[in-house]
Amino acid sequence: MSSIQPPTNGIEAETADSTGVDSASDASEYTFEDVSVVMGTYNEAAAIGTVLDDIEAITDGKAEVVCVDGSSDRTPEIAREHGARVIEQAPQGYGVAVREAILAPDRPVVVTTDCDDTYPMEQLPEFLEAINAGHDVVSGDRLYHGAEAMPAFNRLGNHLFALLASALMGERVHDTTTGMRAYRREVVESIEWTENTGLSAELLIRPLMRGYDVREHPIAYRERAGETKLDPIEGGLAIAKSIVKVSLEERLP
Ligand SMILES: Nc1nc2c(ncn2[C@@H]2O[C@H](COP(=O)(O)OP(=O)(O)O)[C@@H](O)[C@H]2O)c(=O)[nH]1
Ligand SMILES: [Mg+2]
Repeated sequence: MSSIQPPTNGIEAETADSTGVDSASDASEYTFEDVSVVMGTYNEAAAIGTVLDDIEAITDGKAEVVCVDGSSDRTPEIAREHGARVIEQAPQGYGVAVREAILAPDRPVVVTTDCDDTYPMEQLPEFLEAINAGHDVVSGDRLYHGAEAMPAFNRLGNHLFALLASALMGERVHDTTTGMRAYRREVVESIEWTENTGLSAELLIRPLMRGYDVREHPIAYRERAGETKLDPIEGGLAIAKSIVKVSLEERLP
């Protein structure tokens, strides 16, 4: 179990208001004013407006949004028009962008997503509720509901990554490469992150193997708006390598 404690006195999920955890009936719980939603953005003009509108609507404009952007299209302008904080960074891959994005905010809860309209921002309240229930990491599990919108090759790959990681860790996980997770900020700050394409798997494996309270949470997954930035073969090999490397590193004394 983690040494990290809930905000004050360990409020359980059942006490949360099911109509919206940001109603702040109990000041000891995190609300969306304590949440930063962060993402790497690379030529996502087709999706970013919808993604940021969804976050604004679901969180009543209370969550901060941070985009680490390497785009050559209108993505950063659209992000700024929506009130997001934009950090410019030359494109160097998924993990380089997301590492900067998770370390930039100073709010106590950090939520990652992709900027491609695949992830259900309407489930953000469930993620916050799970953090308020005491979990350190809440990981969106796309495969639980079947992930029909995912290309079949990627779906097979993701099942195999989960089996590989589970075998190496000795603990069953179901979706190691999901882009949607919530973290207590202490978790992301207390670990040194080394992976690029494999960062998403690393962000699940290292906390889990260090004894943090990590929970997978089923999520819906939609078809992507715009083009993927990840080559399935090259990216898949990089992810498999990261899973093996990170799991073995965490096993070493
Ligand atoms: N800033 C930045 N963002 C990136 C880079 N590569 C990918 N991204 C973003 O990271 C997220 C995940 O990439 P995506 O193409 O959705 O990967 P997929 O979900 O595996 O298809 C998206 O929001 C991309 O725009 C990069 O080199 N720089
Ligand atoms: Mg994506």
